[in-house]
Amino acid sequence: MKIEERLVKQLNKTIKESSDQEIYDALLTIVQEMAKEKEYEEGKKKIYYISAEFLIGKLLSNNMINLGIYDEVKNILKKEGKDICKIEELEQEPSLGNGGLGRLAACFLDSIATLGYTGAGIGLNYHLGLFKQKFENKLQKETKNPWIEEKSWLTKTDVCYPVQFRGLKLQARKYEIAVTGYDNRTNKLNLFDVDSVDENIVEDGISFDKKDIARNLTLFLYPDDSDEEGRKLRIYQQYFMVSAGAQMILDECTAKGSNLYDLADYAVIQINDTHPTMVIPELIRLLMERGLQMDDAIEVVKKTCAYTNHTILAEALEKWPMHYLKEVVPQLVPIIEVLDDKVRRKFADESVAIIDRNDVVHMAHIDIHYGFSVNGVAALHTEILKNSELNNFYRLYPEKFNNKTNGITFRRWLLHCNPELADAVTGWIGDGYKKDAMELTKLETLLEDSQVLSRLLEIKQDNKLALKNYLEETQGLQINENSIFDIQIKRLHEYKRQQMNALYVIYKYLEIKKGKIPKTPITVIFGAKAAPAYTIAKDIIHMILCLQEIIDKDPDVKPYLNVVMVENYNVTLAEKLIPACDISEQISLASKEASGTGNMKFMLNGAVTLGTEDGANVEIHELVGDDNIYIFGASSDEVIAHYEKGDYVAWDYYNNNPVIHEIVDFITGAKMMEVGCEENLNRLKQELAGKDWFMTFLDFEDYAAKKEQVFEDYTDRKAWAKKMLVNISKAGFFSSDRTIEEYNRDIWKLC
Ligand code: 26Q
Repeated sequence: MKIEERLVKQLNKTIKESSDQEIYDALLTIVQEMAKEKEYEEGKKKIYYISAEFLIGKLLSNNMINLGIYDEVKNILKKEGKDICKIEELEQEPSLGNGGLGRLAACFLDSIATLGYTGAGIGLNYHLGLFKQKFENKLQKETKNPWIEEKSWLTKTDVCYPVQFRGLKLQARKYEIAVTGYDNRTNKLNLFDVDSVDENIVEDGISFDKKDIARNLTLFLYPDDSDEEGRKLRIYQQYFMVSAGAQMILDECTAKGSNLYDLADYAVIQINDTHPTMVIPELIRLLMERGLQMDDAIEVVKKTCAYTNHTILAEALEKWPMHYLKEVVPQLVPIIEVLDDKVRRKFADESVAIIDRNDVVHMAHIDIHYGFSVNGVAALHTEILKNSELNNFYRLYPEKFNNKTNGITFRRWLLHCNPELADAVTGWIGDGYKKDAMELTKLETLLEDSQVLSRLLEIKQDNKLALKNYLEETQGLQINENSIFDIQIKRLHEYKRQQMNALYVIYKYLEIKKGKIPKTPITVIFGAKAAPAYTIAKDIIHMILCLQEIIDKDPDVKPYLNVVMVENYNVTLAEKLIPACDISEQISLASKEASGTGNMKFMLNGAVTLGTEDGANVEIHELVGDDNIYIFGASSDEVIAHYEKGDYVAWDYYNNNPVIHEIVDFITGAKMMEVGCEENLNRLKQELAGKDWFMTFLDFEDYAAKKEQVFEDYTDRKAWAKKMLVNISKAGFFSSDRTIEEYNRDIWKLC
């Protein structure tokens, strides 16, 4: 049946007579049916990507693109006076992730299906997701973010697994979301949930009874871990996910004929950071329950599990006090003790033990000893893991370590979010790049084609105007589409240094006040959520919102400089912001950002990177060359040396550098105090002048100088357009299809 007939049949009336909501509901049903027709399993071995986060974004358009019906549906609707964009807006974004790690998992599921691999995601169905961010009095407030609607992409199944905690047994029910591949098969994202969860126990904001596990288990993603109850709830969530997931894997493999000794021929489990690490002892426990001797079970698990590390920040590496585990999952404790004992018998080095002398369990150590692969997420990151952070392990198991530079799905991050650019590219080089992203290099032949270059600028301008209108309609923000869009969007963390960007805004503000007017007006856009208990991060948001107000009210400055912080930054907003960006801010302190993936999305959409030699920026730099990226700041080696020697003294910069002194003082000056909160601003200034753990002052001057250069270069529109085109043409390497092919080649080995 043709799509149009199918749609009318589903609606049971004409398209014209139907409301946008009715059309959305009908399309959802049709897409789900079409996706189901492409569900099949092939080959013996299956990849299970287990992750506490899957930041999948809205699904309607993405699925229609992958199923090849997007343009047709768009045109049918248009003919009847309906706008696909308005219909898309009705969908709630599932907020099942914090940031990069969760979004990566979503891109990987897309690529696994697109490449035709048999694979599945395993995660949790958080009813209220990650909190929704609101600004009140220029401060972040958290509220719940219910995303599951009457009609949703989530399908309830009758598949349940028992999960035993100390003194509490729950049933894990499997829900499924179809994962469509681009012109290929459909896989599944399995999200486990508990029937007894109760959204009514949430009080104001996001607070709830953290002890009522049966009712709170799958309410929120990573509830506050600033107190002990929050941390224990996290263990409950993690164990619930891995136990249900492991039971599902064993059942599926047994059904396909595995005798469990040969499990590794049927399954490979990719552990997304340490959040799912308990899958290792849990699988051992389940295999023993199903008749294997412990040593055999351990050997089987070792051949089945692989670990990805996403961070070198010590505070983010999970370590659980043994007494928490005893309280929540006592059945894993003897297994973890045996795993530790085997390590200790083999290696004298205390630093590689699983249980340390304070009776704390190091989750990453379990993964490294009892998994067969350890990978970092960008070349520099993997080198740092091998040479410093995990060097003691690298010396024991050099063969386990490998790099898999992250990637992004071009379906969402080009075809869906920037159709105008995608169409233009198709016109220039054909549509082969949609399946083989490396074909984008063909664009290099067009670098001297002035029609192509002006079209590129025109598309950017259209996207800037679209963003301006969107922000005005949805958030009441006003920006000038004829300014440079300088964008930093990512979680708020001190190491990512949003504060350095804000200090630059102060610097520029003061310059303009002194009469130094920029050639082109500048709009600095931020989007970031801060963890609810991360005080300094929230203070940085406060500072930015204060600057936004001060500048907005200052007629001397407003025509030349604007700052806006968008509320509730999420995937949907990213899809609007990225195509409109001129300058991509990737300014983390070198060595701290494992990879970054926003940097790749911006590049693909024709933004030019202003960044440090950190994470995947290093690889972007290598690909585009010095002329098409702005690199500044200390190298990772220099930074690591500063930490080792402890010789970075923020106070000295504050005292000896008059520029830094002036802008840091501005934070607590009269203008800021007029609009802001004294406690927050004082605390932030103290933190910077007295500590500045992520060395913003070290890089500030270099950053400010590079930024001036960027603004200067921007005025030569043709030269700028060439930089844009080079960036797009080199972005093919960062397709998650390439990343997944590498995972498969080196780790998963599916046929
Ligand atoms: C840990 C302990 C307790 C509570 C929470 C956590 C926790 C939660 C989330 C620790 C880490 C995360 C998320 C990390 C993350 O998103 N890392 C990012 O992963 C991306 C994909 O590989 C990289 O591109 C980014 O560089 C990295 O920061």
